[in-house]
Amino acid sequence: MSILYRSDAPRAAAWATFFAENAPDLDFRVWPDAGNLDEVEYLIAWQAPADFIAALPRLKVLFSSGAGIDHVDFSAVPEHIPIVRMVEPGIINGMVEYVSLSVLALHRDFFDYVEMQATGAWDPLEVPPASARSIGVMGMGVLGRAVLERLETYGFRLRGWNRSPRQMAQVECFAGADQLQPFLAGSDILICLLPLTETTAGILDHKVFSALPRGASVINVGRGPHLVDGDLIEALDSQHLSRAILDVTDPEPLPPEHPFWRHPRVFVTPHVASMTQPQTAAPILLDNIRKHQRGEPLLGLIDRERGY
Ligand code: OXD
Repeated sequence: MSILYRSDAPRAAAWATFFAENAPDLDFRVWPDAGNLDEVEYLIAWQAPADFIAALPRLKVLFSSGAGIDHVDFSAVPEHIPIVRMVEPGIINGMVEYVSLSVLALHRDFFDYVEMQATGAWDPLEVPPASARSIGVMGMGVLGRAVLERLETYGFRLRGWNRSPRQMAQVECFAGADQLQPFLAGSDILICLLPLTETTAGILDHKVFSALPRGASVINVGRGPHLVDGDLIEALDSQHLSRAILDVTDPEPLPPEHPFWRHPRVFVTPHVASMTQPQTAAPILLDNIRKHQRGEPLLGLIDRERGY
């Protein structure tokens, strides 16, 4: 039984060691040493181009090595092959860290103090309690819920918006297009953790920004195409929005001439909010393979119709 790993090369050795030690019955191969492609039954990949999938006649499951699945062309993967996204504690913890850091940096005006330091200005700003700040999370999937749980420990007021209704203790929950406006109207810091689908592409646009309270900030840790770049710049330049923190952009890498790099109120990081960690992801993937062998439901199975 063969598994082919065709993803992040620097971490391939950690995956291979885990499988060698914990699943000697599985033949774990690392691209480009793929051997006979006719033998590959499980594929762990970030990109899965159509011609590559077509070259794997015995493929049984396609595992995305990341949490997102928007980079996979579903039409290139035959219907009978399940597509599974990565749900693992390393990705969740990374996202929780990044979003907490970003929310706290905005809440405690760190970016203002960075600006003040450049001119030697000693100008203490008011320090409002966390309970005076309302944080809105778009997308209440595994990552959105983990982020909300952690933010609760700081005492922020919390709200969540999701395509279908969700309930969460201590979180004011909103669902569907009808409740987007009221959700936004009370969000001082908006966090996008939505999956990228045809419906959510371009969702962070002028309409959304103008529904946020004046002075609100935006954190995009979803995908670059969620954001209409020009609308964000306009909302920042008109002083309606205060700041934006963007870990994802469209395209990636963000070209050096893109205005986000030089905008004084945009902070960009190069898609590093969270990463699949072999130490925590490999055991989960092995467990999923065992589930598949036993005919049990897979963790992270995507719904092709819904798009995630
Ligand atoms: C992912 C990502 O989807 O890194 O895992 O964005």
